[in-house]
Amino acid sequence: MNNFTTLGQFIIEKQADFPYAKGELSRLLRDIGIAAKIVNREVNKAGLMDILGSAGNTNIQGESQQKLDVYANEQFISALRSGGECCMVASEENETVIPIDSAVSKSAKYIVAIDPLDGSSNIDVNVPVGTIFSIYRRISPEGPALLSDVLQKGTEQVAAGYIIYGSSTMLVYTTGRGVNGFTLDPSIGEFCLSHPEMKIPENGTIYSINEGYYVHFPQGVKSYIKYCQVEDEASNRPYTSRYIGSMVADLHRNLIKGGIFIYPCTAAAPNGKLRLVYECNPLSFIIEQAGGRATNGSTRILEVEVNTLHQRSPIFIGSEQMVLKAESFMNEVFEPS
Ligand code: P6P
Repeated sequence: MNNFTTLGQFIIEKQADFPYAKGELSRLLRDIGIAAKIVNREVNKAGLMDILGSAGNTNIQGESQQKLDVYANEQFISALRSGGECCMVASEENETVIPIDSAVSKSAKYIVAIDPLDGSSNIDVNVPVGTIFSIYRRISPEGPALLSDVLQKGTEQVAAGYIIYGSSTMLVYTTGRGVNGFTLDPSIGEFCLSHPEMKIPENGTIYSINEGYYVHFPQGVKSYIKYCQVEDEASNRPYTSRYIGSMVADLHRNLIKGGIFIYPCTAAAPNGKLRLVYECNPLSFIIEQAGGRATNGSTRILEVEVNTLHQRSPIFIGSEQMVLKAESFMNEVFEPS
């Protein structure tokens, strides 16, 4: 496959990996790629358009919705609605699921869970933001899809991916057969294969956590942070601290360079901040497919039971050896302060 393989060509060529596929997943991934290009166009000129700043309302999370949040949400839902391959959308920006019950879509095989613009509080300061998506097979029989169709464990994902709107715009995804990265070439408006078969380094020297909350972290997390900071030439410590505050950007850097990203629980947020369905599961599927590890400090993220749509989970994700090391500190029996 040459470097100029477009996303569309790649999806079709890889379709052969799915002997019973009839093209639905390929078309669904294409629909997501098209919406990503539309959102990218607006993200790239957010400073020029009256699209910056809050939309004046708040989302289910109680976070002020940036106009670009609202725009991105509408673009992805619209693309999925018109594409005909998705029977229900669950968006991090919406309180409830969105059944797509048009004649074509209501019997479609797939459900999409999406965080249309993660890290959007960074839009106004020109820090990379991202879209995160998961694709599941519907499990309910014919008729309108049900909430239970999206409350599936992360192991049931058919595909997952993210788009990072950064110094370049990339789409990175997996269908369970490895991870591939595509960079948008604006001159032709195509995502082109730029990072084939991505693998996260087994170990690394970058740790990514919001140390502003240090006093509220469980003792095991505090101990691991101190471990990262201790001088030890043999294990390349002290590590480097890097925290962008946009999960897709932090994860993408660690996927390429190696590293660990931690968003732990605190006394105030016993399940952490990040959403299991919209952030933890899709990014964990990708990192595992790239050879990394993702847990909540003890349990594999993809095995965590999904009980509610906006359920949160602590997450330790990245290079396998770093996550295992961090977990070893979590086995110390301490209470979050
Ligand atoms: P904090 C963005 O709001 C987000 O959901 C993730 O993209 C990011 O990693 C995290 O929250 C940042 O949270 O509490 O460190 O500002």
